Amino acid sequence: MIESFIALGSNLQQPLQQVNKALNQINSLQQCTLLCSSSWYRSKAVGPGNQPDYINGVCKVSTSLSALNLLQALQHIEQNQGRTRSTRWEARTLDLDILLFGNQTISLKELEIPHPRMNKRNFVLYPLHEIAGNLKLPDQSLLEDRIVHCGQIGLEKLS
Ligand code: ROI
Repeated sequence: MIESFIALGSNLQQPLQQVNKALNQINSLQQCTLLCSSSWYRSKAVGPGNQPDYINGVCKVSTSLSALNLLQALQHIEQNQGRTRSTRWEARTLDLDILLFGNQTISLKELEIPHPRMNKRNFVLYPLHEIAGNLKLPDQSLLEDRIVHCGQIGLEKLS
């Protein structure tokens, strides 16, 4: 079994309901057990253009799936919740990204682990830190050190 962290995000069609539903779907995947999840955070959209705020959070699972099969299962959940993929920065009903997969480093065209942009995104690092404060990344850096470089601007933890 491998422990993996997954980021969840939504900014369309009742985002809080979308991410809660996605968490339930992840929990009911075969070969995948939901271990814990962070609070939800409201975050200002990062990227070009004007978009509604996002709801973001992170969960931790234990899985016997391969990273690619986990990715496939997550894409299936995204599609079930009406995710379309046309342009890169567009608003979305659901985004599920594998952040970490055990201690593995993966560089495939369809999957890069650790997630290549996680270190720049407070809406990923803060919820991740909430559930895995002592986490060491595959390059041996500490999440705690990463988080100090990334302010809390635009991020609000929901109760
Ligand atoms: N901005 C925020 N705040 N949260 C996201 O999950 C998110 N996802 C994206 C882009 C468009 C980069 N911006 C985001 O894919």
